Amino acid sequence: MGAMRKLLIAAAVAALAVFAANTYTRMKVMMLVSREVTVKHRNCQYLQNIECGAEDITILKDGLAFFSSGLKFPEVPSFCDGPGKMYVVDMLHPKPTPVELQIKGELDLSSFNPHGISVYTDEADDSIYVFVVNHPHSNSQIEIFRFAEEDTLVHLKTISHPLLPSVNDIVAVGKESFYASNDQYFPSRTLHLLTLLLGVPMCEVVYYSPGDVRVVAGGILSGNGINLSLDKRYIYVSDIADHDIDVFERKKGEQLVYIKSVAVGSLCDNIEVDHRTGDLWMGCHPNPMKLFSSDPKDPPGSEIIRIQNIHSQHPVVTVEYVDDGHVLMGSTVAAPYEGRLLVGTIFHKALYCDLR
Ligand SMILES: [Ca+2]
Ligand SMILES: [Ca+2]
Repeated sequence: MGAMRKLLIAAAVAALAVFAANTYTRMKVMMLVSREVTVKHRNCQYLQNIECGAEDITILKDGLAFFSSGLKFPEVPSFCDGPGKMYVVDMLHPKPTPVELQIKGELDLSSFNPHGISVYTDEADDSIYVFVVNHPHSNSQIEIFRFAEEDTLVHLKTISHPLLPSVNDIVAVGKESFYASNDQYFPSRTLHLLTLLLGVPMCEVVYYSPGDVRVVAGGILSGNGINLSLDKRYIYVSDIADHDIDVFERKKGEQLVYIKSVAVGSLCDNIEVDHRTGDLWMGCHPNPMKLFSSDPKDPPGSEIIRIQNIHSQHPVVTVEYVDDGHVLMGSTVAAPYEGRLLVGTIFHKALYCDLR
């Protein structure tokens, strides 16, 4: 072998080693593998009836809380075999107990796999519309329901679209319109992992209404929770892999303009907004690698983070709750209501906390 050829091979091997080492370091940073979790508990107890997770929770101003439960997510274990369910609970009740919602209409319940949710109240007649991201047979679609009586969801329609390839969460802005955040740009899991490894932010936020579907924001590594500010002027998106919350301003014609990102130091999942203060509350994953193994001896932890004054020059980011996974595994959402808090998880239980 010529000296030149040997040199070229050696250079290629060295370049590959540097690339592998960089990728490994990037992955370790992204997954917070060296982070130690210090437990910080609050006055919380388990909610009854929730044993298969509550990936997303949202609470209306009048105290009615909706849950999605039983998500099957790629590579993450599930403790329940059956299809997913929806629940409702009244936060005004002294001992809130979630009740399963009956689903009526044309939806295939045997493959129901509910993920992110959002609720829209039509002020014209006070009707309540429940939007649910659904992944039947690993697909990505949005179901719109009307909440009827005390415990029934009437299925109205299913929405799927090429710009909605891997929706994680949505925020409804009308009876049939919403913003959606995709957690993958490519439908392929392998290609998605490659974008994470290379640090290429390709995920998009999409606006949907009948007859008008378009990308309104991009440059996101992996989009997760999405929600609206109290005045409805701003959209918040959690870029879970980038450890921050992106703030966008809604402009005429439902265009989004990027304003800023607020670092949270954790992998934050869904976002809920306190209906009195406008504070953002997030369920986050402090050590997400443990989600994939879910070893009962070394379980994935839970973390709740709050952001106050997000639109000021100095947003205040505080850690409100931390568990090492022995109480609560894999928190995804923290929904505040009048000094109390509901906390949901991907596949574990849910908590009711009194912060007063
Ligand atoms: Ca949501
Ligand atoms: Ca989520």
